[in-house]
Amino acid sequence: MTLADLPIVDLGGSGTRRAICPHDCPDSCSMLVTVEDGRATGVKGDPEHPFTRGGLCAKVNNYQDRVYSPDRVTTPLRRTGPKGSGRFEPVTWDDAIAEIGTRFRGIVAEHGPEAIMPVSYLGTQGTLNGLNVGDPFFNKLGATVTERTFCDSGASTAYVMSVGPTAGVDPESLVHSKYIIIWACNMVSTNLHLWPFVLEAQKRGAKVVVIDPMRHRTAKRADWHIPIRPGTDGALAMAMIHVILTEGLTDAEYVAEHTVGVDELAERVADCTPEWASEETGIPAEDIRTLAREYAAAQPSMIRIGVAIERASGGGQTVRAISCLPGLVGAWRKPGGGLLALPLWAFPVNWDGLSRVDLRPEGGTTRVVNQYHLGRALTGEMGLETPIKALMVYNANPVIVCPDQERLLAGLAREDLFTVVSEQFLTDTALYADLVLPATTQLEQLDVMFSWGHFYIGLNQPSIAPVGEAIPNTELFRRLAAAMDFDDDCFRMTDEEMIAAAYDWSAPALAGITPQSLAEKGWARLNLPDAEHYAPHAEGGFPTPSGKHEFASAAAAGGNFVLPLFRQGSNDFQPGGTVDALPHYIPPRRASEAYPLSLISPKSHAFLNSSYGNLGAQQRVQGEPAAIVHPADAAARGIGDGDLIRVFNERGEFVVRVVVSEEVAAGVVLSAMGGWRAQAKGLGTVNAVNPVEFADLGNAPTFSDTRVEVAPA
Ligand SMILES: Nc1nc2c(c(=O)[nH]1)N[C@H]1C(S)=C(S)[C@@H](COP(=O)(O)OP(=O)(O)OC[C@H]3O[C@@H](n4cnc5c(=O)[nH]c(N)nc54)[C@H](O)[C@@H]3O)O[C@H]1N2
Ligand SMILES: Nc1nc2c(c(=O)[nH]1)N[C@H]1C(S)=C(S)[C@@H](COP(=O)(O)OP(=O)(O)OC[C@H]3O[C@@H](n4cnc5c(=O)[nH]c(N)nc54)[C@H](O)[C@@H]3O)O[C@H]1N2
Ligand SMILES: [Mo]
Repeated sequence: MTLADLPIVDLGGSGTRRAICPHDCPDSCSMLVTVEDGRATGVKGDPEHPFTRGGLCAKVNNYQDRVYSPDRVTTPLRRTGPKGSGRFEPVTWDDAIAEIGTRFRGIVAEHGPEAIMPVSYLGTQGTLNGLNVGDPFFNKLGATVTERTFCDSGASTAYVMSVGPTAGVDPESLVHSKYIIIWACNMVSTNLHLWPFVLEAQKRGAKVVVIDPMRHRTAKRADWHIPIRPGTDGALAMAMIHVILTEGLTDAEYVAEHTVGVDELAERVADCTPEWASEETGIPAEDIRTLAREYAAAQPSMIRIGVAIERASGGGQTVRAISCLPGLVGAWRKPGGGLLALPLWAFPVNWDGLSRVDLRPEGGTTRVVNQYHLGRALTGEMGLETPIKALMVYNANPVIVCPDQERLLAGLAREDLFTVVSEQFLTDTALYADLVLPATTQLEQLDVMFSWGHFYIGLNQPSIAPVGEAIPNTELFRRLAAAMDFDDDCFRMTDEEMIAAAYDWSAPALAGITPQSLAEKGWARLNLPDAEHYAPHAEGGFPTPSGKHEFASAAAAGGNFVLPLFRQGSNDFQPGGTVDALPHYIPPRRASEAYPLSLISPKSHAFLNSSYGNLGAQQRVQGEPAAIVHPADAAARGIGDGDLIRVFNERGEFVVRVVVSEEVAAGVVLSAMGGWRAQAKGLGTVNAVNPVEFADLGNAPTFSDTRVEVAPA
């Protein structure tokens, strides 16, 4: 494919352009952009897109205000004050790139390439500009491999152990479900465009159940909200299995033909009675029985798991246990039945080509550092043989999204650390940069967009010229590669050439779809049966070693693993360790006298992770940073609604306004993540208290497994 192959958009003109929302969200909405004389004046959802259905969310419906915000970084900036002070002066791109080249070469010469570490995640999830955009550069350099298990790594490991890398059910098929369990997912806030499909099912008679410690927007709309103690979902799932097996509620034929390990599983759950699970979860035993019976009887039944499920000490085994349920009851038989986790597997992305592990220097001793340990890595607690001397941050805001915030800030303040941040805004992380590089927004760049929440691929063509001197991440890494004299072809590819290489365009899923056809309509449904008829595992056919739904997992028997997707494409350096082939229950951290409360920090309704945390319209919807505390816990501590409170533990503290409400269970504190330090009363945010320990599988975080105390501030 050449440049000429895609229609050229007149970036100075007027009209309606097409874009795809770039954010790390399952919905990947199709947007129509109004452009007047080269300036974007509004965005709206594409009414023809079957998933977007004409609506955008509170985060993105004024996207043009993000694009033209007076706070955008529009030129490269060099630090002029102390780290964190936010004092910068503009410099030219040539100077900035030359400086990075000189500093990187110097560090490589003195300490070796491992002293340089990329820090990145999903500021955009574009196939070109997103997760893997820097991987070829840093693999070629032989830099420290960055492990980014921010999201769903633990759940994905557990899911793959159970059913293999299958796209699973079509989210649109939820309209056919008779019973929908929304398990640790605040869909109305975080996956808004799936909600109409749930509503439609509800209208057709389906029962909607929400399992969540918080009575949130989604729980309020459900037929049944089951409050649960954070981190104890594994006990609930094990007890559901127990009820289904002991009461003979299985689809015996499906189990016999398409699953492995049911006898071992039965033995495993023999003692997992509803009474036992009730002690763990706080859910009445009779409710657990009712849930299991209803779920088994109402076919097709569906479980939609959210990411919070993986975020406790036993989060991986929890997903393993939940994954058994649809196999036991034969939910996979019909459209609308099964387990909805990650439709991403349906997209024939050329991940190896995006990451280029093969570029690593031969004999290189590349090591892995997980970004959740960034604070410990930078301050020396991790005991790295080669210290980290340079950080390159792009698509990420670690100060707000990583745990152990105080230590991370101490690390970033190191005078001998050379930090480069590519950003749209001066985030809490960018404030610590030596150089800030201006990045384009989605309206200014070309990309192909997959989705982890539906089966539509989209082409995002630029609608407007770049604002100021901003450049796309692809161009940034072309310039850096040139500065380092990397001459492999991949570093010279245009964005159009990268699109051609990023997918297997001849794969059956893309039959009839080309970049050119996408340019015309903006998006296309993957070439899969429609939702009415899509039941990929009606006859088994799971992509597991046995081809069956594995209650006893062969992959688990091989030990813990992190999918290459989450670690620069690399399959080496796996965490390993033994993993039980059968699901089992690992309880959350227990309360201590000093820290008796359980803190959870899910997503904010109006922010997208930390993105939009600085923008007025979204701040107004979100309101002041807050923590929700149950009336009993508040009264016991002399805390009144609206007071300022300290939330603290041995790692750190943050100060927020309290909302006293029965929407959380007694013993639970909820404070949404995403607000910036500038709005936080004590400068710390919720990640000041979150732990760096991993969950049991996939090096997932344990944000739902934090013990704290609260007190009037
Ligand atoms: N508005 C908005 N939408 C977003 C995002 C955002 O920041 N804001 N972020 C996007 C991203 S990156 C992701 S990964 C998705 C995530 O979206 P979700 O899957 O919805 O994940 P979370 O918001 O982290 O948590 C969901 C729910 O889990 C509950 N929860 C916490 N701990 C537990 C537990 O131990 N057990 C149970 N049963 N429930 C628990 C929380 O109360 C919360 O209601 O949303 C995406 N969409
Ligand atoms: N306590 C707690 N912490 C969490 C979570 C939680 O539930 N609780 N959730 C975790 C999860 S699920 C996730 S996914 C992570 C998210 O972690 P991140 O992916 O780091 O999310 P953001 O905070 O949105 O930061 C992305 C940054 O990228 C920038 N950006 C956007 N587009 C571009 C671009 O094209 N180029 C460049 N160079 N920059 C760009 C944005 O301005 C933004 O500052 O957070 C994790 N952290
Ligand atoms: Mo995420």
